[in-house]
Amino acid sequence: MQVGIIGLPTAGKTTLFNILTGARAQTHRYGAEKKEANIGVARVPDARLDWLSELYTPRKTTPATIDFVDVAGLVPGEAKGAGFAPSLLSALRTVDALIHVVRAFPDDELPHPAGSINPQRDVDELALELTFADLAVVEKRLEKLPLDVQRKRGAEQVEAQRELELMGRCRSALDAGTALRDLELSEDEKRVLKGYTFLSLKPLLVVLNIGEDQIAAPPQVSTDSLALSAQVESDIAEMPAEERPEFLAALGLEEAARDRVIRFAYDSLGLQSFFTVGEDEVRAWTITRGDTAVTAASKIHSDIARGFIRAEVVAYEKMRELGTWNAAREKAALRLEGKEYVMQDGDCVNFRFSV
Ligand SMILES: Nc1nc2c(ncn2[C@@H]2O[C@H](COP(=O)(O)OP(=O)(O)O)[C@@H](O)[C@H]2O)c(=O)[nH]1
Ligand SMILES: [Mg+2]
Repeated sequence: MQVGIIGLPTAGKTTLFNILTGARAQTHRYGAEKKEANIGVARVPDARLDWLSELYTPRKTTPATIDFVDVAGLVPGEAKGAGFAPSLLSALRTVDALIHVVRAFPDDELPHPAGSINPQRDVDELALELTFADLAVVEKRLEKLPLDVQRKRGAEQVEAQRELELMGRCRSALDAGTALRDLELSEDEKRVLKGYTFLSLKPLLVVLNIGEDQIAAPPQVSTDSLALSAQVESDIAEMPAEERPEFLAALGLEEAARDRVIRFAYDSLGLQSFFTVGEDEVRAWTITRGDTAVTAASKIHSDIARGFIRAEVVAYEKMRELGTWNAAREKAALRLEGKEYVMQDGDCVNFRFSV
């Protein structure tokens, strides 16, 4: 799972990236942003994993992780559709989701690239850039597809015809400034679009980077957003762990930005975790909501999916209630599930398989 962090220079992207991953990538105050991307890994905080780890005291505890990529290169105020440098575009194509960091904090000594602080404007402009980038791809495809429809026969022709219609719908939406993620699409259509790595199809989270004075009443934007002060949170992250809660509480915050952003990303992406437990390792694995037991098994190893016999499942709450795996078995809280079982968030699983 890879999430790209984008936004204008000085928005606080690298500061946020450092908070999320614990890296110390260089932020910048003067001069241009460096062009290379920063790449780092964030552990997904999960109190359930902590509890399971205390129960088993395994040799190793492995949390779920999300990769974050802090991509520089967004050029503000250029001709429409030219806002993305080609290197940025190609970096963005491969990520699963986007976080748009929008600057809301004032700082007279640090000019905003557009000359003023206006979060809604920045939100709208980036959304528009994403649709422009996708429109270019759709139009190129629309030049070729009619020819395919003419030349192909049978099932291939039907397929080309369908794609032509779908691309037409995409063009109308994008022309009107609508992101592709807002289209109603069938599963089949989603599969077709997936191959194009459209940017406006990716889940997009807006993070408003606010100043310390704005924490009590953050500015509002029209999209779903999460407000945080990257600078303040970065200072708190530097403190000894035992002092952090007090400072967070003084700011009226329950948990650090790191945890809030990661949880927000996890939820918006429709992700959830299942656990494998044992004395060797207690581990959280990431799956998508709706994934079946055999898909979950494949995350661990393709052999387990191939030789799948059944899944022994204990819901996390049952583990909590009954205390151990064996107690769960005795109290009939352990379920035997087949390949098509739809995994529930927090399932503790032991896969039976043979290869
Ligand atoms: N006052 C204030 N300054 C910030 C905040 N977040 C970042 N900065 C500063 O803004 C500058 C640019 O930050 P950086 O993370 O490099 O932004 P990027 O260009 O989007 O990667 C740095 O000097 C940061 O210290 C914030 O929440 N408040
Ligand atoms: Mg940066």
